[in-house]
Amino acid sequence: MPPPKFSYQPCREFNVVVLGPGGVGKSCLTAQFVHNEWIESYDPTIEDSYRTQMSVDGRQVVLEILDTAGTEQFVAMRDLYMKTGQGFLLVFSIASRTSFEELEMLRDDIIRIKDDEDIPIVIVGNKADLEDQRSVDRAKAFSLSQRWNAPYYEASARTRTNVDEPFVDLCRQMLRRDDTHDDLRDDLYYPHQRVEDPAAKRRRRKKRKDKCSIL
Ligand SMILES: Nc1nc2c(ncn2[C@@H]2O[C@H](COP(=O)(O)OP(=O)(O)OP(=O)(O)O)[C@@H](O)[C@H]2O)c(=O)[nH]1
Ligand SMILES: [Mg+2]
Repeated sequence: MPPPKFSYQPCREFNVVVLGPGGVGKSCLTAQFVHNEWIESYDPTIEDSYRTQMSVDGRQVVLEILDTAGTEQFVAMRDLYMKTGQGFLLVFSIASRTSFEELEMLRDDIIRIKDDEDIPIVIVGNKADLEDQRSVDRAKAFSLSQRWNAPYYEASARTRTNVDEPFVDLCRQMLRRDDTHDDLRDDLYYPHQRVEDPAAKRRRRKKRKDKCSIL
């Protein structure tokens, strides 16, 4: 029997941006995801960043997460971080219809600034524990999710429900995209070597791994 094939999986590093209107729970979701902690008080964010490492489908991923400001007076930096983001969590509150409606404009901005229709996005309807105050139907959110071809999760930072899942889903999207782009780049740089020398591809991936610091 031939020996099992060794498949080399380099560590990847991604910039994730958490976006959404003020007070929907972006900071609480991020704090639960990164530190497993619940924040009851509301302290509007200017800009916070977190670095965390996780394993997704057996692959090591380092995430640089930018928790952004939802309130208008702090949105001046938006263009800049949209440019550097590789994946976006778009968060609204299921208890606020206007917060849901504001996502459309945010997505338009992302697509315009990235000049890319297929940029990885996950939609999060937070505060799912406030079911009695729900003002965004699940069906409405799902239809947006289908229209954008972006997954939708209902989450609660308070009860720590569906907090990790949106981040993991986003990682999967970014990894898939990265792999596809890798193959395209390999085809471009090594058109004649692609069949005869798969080691060339591994060497390039190894090179990139060296740049990725494990926390
Ligand atoms: N019931 C409930 N309250 C939540 C939840 N997530 C956040 N909150 C509360 O909502 C308020 C705002 O949460 P933040 O995480 O600070 O909101 P934000 O989106 O970061 O707001 P900005 O930084 O101003 O953009 C806080 O008082 C939180 O305790 C949730 O899942 N359920
Ligand atoms: Mg915040």
